[in-house]
Amino acid sequence: MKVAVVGATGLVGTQMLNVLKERNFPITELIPVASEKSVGKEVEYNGNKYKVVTAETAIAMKPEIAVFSAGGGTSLELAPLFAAAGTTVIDNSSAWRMDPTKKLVVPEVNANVLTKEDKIIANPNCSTIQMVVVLEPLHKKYKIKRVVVSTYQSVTGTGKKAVDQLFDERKGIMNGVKAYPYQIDLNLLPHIDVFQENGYTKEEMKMILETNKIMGDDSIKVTATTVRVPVIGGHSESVNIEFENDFDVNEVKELLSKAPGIIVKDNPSKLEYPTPMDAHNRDEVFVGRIRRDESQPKTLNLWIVADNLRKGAATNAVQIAEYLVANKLV
Ligand code: A2P
Ligand code: 11C
Repeated sequence: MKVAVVGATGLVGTQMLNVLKERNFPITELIPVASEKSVGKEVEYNGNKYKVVTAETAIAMKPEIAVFSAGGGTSLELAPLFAAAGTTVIDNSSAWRMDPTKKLVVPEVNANVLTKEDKIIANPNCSTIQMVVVLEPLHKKYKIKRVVVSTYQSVTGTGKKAVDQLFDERKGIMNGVKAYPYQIDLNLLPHIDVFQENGYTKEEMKMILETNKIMGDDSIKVTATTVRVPVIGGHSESVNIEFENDFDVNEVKELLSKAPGIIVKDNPSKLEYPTPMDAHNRDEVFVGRIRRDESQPKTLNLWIVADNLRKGAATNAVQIAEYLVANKLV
């Protein structure tokens, strides 16, 4: 496979290169793409150095697959140009996710919707991905009525500038780069992405709308509060789930531990529960603190953690590419 990585110099692009290598994706030619200012720079893949090229050069090389993580505007402009050249684009931005003509895919949940005709495939938002991986097996067994989620999201979700802000502030540099309107070190911000007219942020609306689309079920009610915390390793979520049917907590643990892509780490007597540091650089979604919500029937509380740059972005995109290859859809 000839594979282009668009946004290869960014945080997610770098993880895409790592994940493609680690999972031995069948690459015959790698084409790293970034903005004009990075042309000629080198990125490393599998111990070799590759020169960054422009999108125009990459399109002319007609890759079979392009994984994109270069921002929504870039995707809107460039993905159709790659698609017109015959490339299947897997796009990590929010640009195409809610377009009814585009598929929004988490392989553990709905890879079966993909066909050969899908030339631009959307990769969901990181906090949505890790949640639906856990919701899907529970929904199949107990039917979910409503989900209430609060997130604790790593600064890496914002990009390199935010990581710089956190470390600058930690060193006492308060007037350095600013990715957020307020200090993030020793603080948290109940604000991710832009505020909408309904008082929710765009990140919160992504968790609501994308969950319904991926799970193919608009009857699942979701409400979300998304919070940025001074953390590096991954995103965490406190999730309250109300079901149609009752459950047994031990059965829930058993079900989740057998579900694809999930590791259950839940042993309060040994103080075992997932933290962002556990999830860092891992491809799986970690679940713990699984317990009954004793305030109302048929309701469960749990805690979900995953590396937002991995399963929340690069790994999910590469898994989509693997599915396309395995099913001869590309
Ligand atoms: P560059 O490094 O040249 O700016 P991040 O999300 O970590 O900020 O990374 C964004 C990625 O998207 C970078 O690799 C960036 O390249 C790339 N990018 C931004 N604009 C374009 C563009 N117009 N064409 C291709 N890549 C782009
Ligand atoms: C964050 N979830 O943590 C965001 C990053 O729609 O792909 C990813 C934004 C997106 O800030």
